[in-house]
Amino acid sequence: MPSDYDALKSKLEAHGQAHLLYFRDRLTDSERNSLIADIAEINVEESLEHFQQAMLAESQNDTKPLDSSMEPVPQDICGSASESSPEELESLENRGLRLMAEGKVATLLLAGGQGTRLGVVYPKGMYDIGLPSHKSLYQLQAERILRLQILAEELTGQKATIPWYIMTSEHTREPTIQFLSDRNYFGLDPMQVLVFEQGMMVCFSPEGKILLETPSRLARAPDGNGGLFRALRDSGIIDDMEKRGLVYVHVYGVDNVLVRPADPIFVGYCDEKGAECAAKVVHKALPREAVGVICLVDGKYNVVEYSELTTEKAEQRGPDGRLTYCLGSICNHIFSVPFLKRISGSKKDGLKYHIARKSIPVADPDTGESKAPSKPNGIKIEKFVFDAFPLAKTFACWEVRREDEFSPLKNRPGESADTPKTARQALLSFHQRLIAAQGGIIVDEDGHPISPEDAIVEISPLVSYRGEGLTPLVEGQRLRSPLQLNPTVNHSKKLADSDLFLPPEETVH
Ligand code: UD2
Repeated sequence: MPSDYDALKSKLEAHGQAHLLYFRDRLTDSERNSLIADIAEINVEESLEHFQQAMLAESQNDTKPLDSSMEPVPQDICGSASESSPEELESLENRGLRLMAEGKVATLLLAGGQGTRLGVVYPKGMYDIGLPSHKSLYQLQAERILRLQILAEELTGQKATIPWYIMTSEHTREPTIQFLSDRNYFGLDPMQVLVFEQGMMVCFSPEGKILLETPSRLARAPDGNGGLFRALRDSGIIDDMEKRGLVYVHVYGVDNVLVRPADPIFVGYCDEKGAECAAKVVHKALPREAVGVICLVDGKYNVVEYSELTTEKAEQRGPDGRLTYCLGSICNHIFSVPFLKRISGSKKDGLKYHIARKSIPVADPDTGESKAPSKPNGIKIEKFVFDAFPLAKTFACWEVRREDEFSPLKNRPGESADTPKTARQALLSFHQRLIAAQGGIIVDEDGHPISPEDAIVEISPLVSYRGEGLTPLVEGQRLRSPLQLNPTVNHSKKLADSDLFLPPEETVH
């Protein structure tokens, strides 16, 4: 018996983890070596410490809920798109676009999640929600970045490059790289697309035993989107950001079909406020909506995640009947590069782990076969990206209209909310409203105006980012649904129906 093995066994026994060697006698030599290597890769003591701290924090929250330390944020740190005049929005937008032309703005996609609720085995960004164009979420985002670069150049005369950092995990890295490179990065310069990988964390039983996914491999999951800070350091991305002279990084979740990567209005607002951190928010639709709420906790800016918000706080209302905690965080944040540098600079970023009870595939003790039970059997511990907010010296909030900017794809087709269908409808409806606002009339095959709900209108992000530039194209025009507005048309003249009509490849319901 190798002494390495004996040392490992006693170490595991000392930490109550000897079960990790349960299948040992049934393994081939190479499987045994790979198990030993897998265990050697983790710091057992530290992992258990994180688990225990996360469990303790959860039980303390049960006895002394966060409630007693929560307060709404002061009004003066909150700006609002709907309460700003068109001139104010334009001025913020120009400020953001100028920063882009100066090479000071990047956008960073959080794409390390496993997308279990959607039930696909590939990264969520590759999902086709059934738009007439069949563009994936990744493509929509890449084209929005391309469009912004054009807008920044049009405003300043300077060529703009907006780096697109993509944080992936063990599961999403390879397919994401393959997907983007097979499609030529959707027109972006490959040098501006930087894919990096976040860390993984072992999974536990409720009793704190590390789980085995197979007889020779530990069960692991990505360490949460708050793993960003460690990944920035470990991958050297933070150095790349500094080298490029970036000042702001817009960080966002992969699944919001209406997301505006590097939104210049939001960047401009953050810059105007001199904020190190900023959060884009929407008014919560329902008290129990699955979004975090922006608030103060013990006097510091914070987000209380939906899974940790008590019903009492979720439903609390002020004298005007509005939810007291109404600012829903939509996983859409800006961080200044000095702030990212500060948080990712030290080995311990100071972010706590949170508990998520999940169904985790584990090795069956009799057969060794890996099976995921239908109910949660284990615990993943993860960091949340917004847990960095309390560490910011300055913070700002920018509120936007939900119907214009937030429709996440979370669940499988057929579920009641946040499905491919709701995401598709949200995008088509947003585009229909943009056309209507610029005086375009959507008509059916016989030329009769049709109701907004029946209109199928998709505007390529390469034509317009948020409605700009549409007036000369659509004002006073009768435009036939289904309509795809693509950049191949001549923008210098008004469009005829025939320019705009492109039949969808399949019926969109
Ligand atoms: C997230 C927010 C929630 C709300 C909601 C809106 C967090 C912790 N929660 O909840 O407050 O804004 O979105 O839709 O941000 N991800 C990684 N690595 C991981 C885990 C997740 O990159 O280890 C990414 C994931 O790919 C996605 C984003 O982080 O782009 C949010 O993850 P999620 O969809 O699991 O979060 P959700 O819906 O619980």
